[in-house]
Amino acid sequence: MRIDIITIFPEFFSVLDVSLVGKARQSGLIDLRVHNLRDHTHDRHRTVDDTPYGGGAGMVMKPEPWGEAIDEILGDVADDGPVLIFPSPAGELFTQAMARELAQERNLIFGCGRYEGIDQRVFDHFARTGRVRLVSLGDYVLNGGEVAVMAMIEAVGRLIPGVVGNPESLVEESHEDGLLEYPSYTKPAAWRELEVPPVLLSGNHGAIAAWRREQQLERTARVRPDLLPPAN
Ligand code: 6GU
Repeated sequence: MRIDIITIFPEFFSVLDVSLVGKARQSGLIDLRVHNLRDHTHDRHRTVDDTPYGGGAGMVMKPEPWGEAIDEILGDVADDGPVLIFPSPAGELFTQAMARELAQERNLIFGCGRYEGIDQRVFDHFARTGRVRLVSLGDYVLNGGEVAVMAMIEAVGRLIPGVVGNPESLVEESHEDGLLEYPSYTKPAAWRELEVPPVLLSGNHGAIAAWRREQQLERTARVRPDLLPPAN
C-alpha cells in the first residue's frame, strides 16, 4: 500500500520509522511518503493560513497549497483512485470497520489540517472527481490531524496482509467481533495474592472459550453498553 501524508509538521512522522509500521516500510509492504505543505506555497513567508471569511476566531488553511500538493500526488499514484482522508473532529467516526475497509485500498492520502480547519472548497473540489472522507477519532479536540493520522495508519497498517506476523492475533482482539477483548494472564499463576482464574489452568478448551465469551460480554456491558445490540 502507498500512503502519502501532507502536513506542515513532517517531523511528527519520524516515529513511523519504528515498530510494526517501520518494519512494514522496510520490507516494502508500506510505501509511506511525507510531504511538507509549505513546499507548495509561493510567498516569502510560506503562508498556509489566512483569516476566515465571515469573521470568527482563529485561522483557516488556504486552499491553494492543498490543491497543488494533492494534484502533485494524484499525478504520481495509480489511476484506480486513492482515498483522500482528512482527520477532523467534524468527520465520521473512525472504527475498526473503517480500518478494514481502508486496508483494502492501494493508495491512501492523508491531509493533516491545523488551525481552525481547511477551506471547505478543498474537500468539495476533490470530491468532484474522487473519494474524500473526513474522519474523526472521537469526541474530543486535537490541535491538528497529525496524531490522528498516526493512529489511523497504525490501525490500517496492521491489517495489511503480512504486516502482523501471526494473523491469528488479529482475530481475537477488541472490536474485531464487536465486543471488547477478554482479560489475559500469563505466568506466574499467583502474583501479589492475585490468582489466575482456575478455568484457564484447567486444560478444558470448551470451558475456557465459554469463560472468555462471558468475560467479553460482561466487560462490554459494563464499560461500553453502546456496542451491544439493544435488548429485545
Ligand atoms: Cl481526526 N482531528 C482533530 N484535529 N481532532 C480530533 C480528531 C481528528 N478526532 C478527534 N479529535
